[in-house]
Amino acid sequence: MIKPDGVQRGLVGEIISRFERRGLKLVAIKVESPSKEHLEKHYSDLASKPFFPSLIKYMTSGPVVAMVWEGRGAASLGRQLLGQTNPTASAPGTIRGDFCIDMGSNLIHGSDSQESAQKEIDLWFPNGVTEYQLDSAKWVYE
Ligand code: RTP
Repeated sequence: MIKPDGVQRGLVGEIISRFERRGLKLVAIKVESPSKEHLEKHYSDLASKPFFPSLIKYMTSGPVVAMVWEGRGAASLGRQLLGQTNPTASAPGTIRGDFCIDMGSNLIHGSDSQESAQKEIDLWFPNGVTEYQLDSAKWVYE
């Protein structure tokens, strides 16, 4: 998910491009201004953290772009593309390492496992994703 700062800074195309170029397949995408309740559900595992209220405020400060990317090892690959939670610890070449500085404005969220990805897909795309054949796959995978 591209967070509100990513949308406002005009980085949607740049971020999508990095996922596409890596060989992942886009199977769902939407621009949305999610409610506080929706985001509290999305980040429910962080509800007890001291930064939770500021996280929810940040995440409701503007529209986000929710996406589902498919591919072999997509969750861990996606996290590699993102970099570390703290952008100052993120390597150059990662999205956070190239484009941001603060943890509270770190541009993008990525599911941290296949299981959490499935939960998040159910929350953000209750009608499911689009299944299709990506012809370039035969050039991406052995
Ligand atoms: P995300 O869920 O957004 O992909 O980030 P993440 O897994 O890398 O990090 P997580 O621990 O799940 O935290 C979610 C988001 O909360 C903000 N955060 N602030 N001030 C703090 O100590 C702090 N820690 C986390 C970040 O925006 C982080 O991405």
